[in-house]
Amino acid sequence: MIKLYGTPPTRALRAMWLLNELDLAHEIIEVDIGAGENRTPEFLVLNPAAKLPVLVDGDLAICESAAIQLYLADKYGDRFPGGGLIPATAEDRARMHHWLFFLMTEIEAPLWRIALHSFLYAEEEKSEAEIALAKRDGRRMVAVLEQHMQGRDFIVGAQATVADFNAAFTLDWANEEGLLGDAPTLRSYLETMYARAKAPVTIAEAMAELEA
Ligand SMILES: N[C@@H](CCC(=O)N[C@@H](CS)C(=O)NCC(=O)O)C(=O)O
Repeated sequence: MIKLYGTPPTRALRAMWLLNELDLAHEIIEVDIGAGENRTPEFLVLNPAAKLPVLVDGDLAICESAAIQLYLADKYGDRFPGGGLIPATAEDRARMHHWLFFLMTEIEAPLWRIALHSFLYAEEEKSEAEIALAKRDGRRMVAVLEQHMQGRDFIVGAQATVADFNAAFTLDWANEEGLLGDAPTLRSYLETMYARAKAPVTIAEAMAELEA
């Protein structure tokens, strides 16, 4: 059975969303970062970067949440009702990759800077100025996606592709950081994506469960 190392609210949610949409049986394995379980010799064999998520399918251990999403769509995409998780033409695949890379490098990168300087770095390493810059950069890139989504239901073409299941998680994160204030189209896209029957929990819901 497929194993997913990582639980909500981590980026494991990106993989979980695809596993749900594809109706794939899987086991979720909790890795306690706080307790250093991502740095054990056993875990470092799976991911030398000591990061979650990791997906194990047979002999394959695959890291990087976007790569996991692409792998699941590539291998099991025919289980998706109507197909098309990976577009049929090279041109549309290029468009999907454009937005996937954009989400991971232009929108997630500032979100990660905010997280590092808000609660992950040691006290003396944290910088309010860095947080302000990352928020500014993030908002600028959110505006680019907001513009792209005018008149569209999905990021590429007329049906959901891997880019949408990456975007929804990434935008949920951006929303948590207050970056969607000037992006009404993205807020309504986010709502539609999380209204899907197979959507995973939101980051806020996962945080609330952890706190309970
Ligand atoms: N680019 C990686 C980032 C993975 C990542 O940073 N995951 C966090 C949890 S969401 C983690 O494992 N952090 C542990 C650490 O950095 O020590 C991906 O998208 O999978």
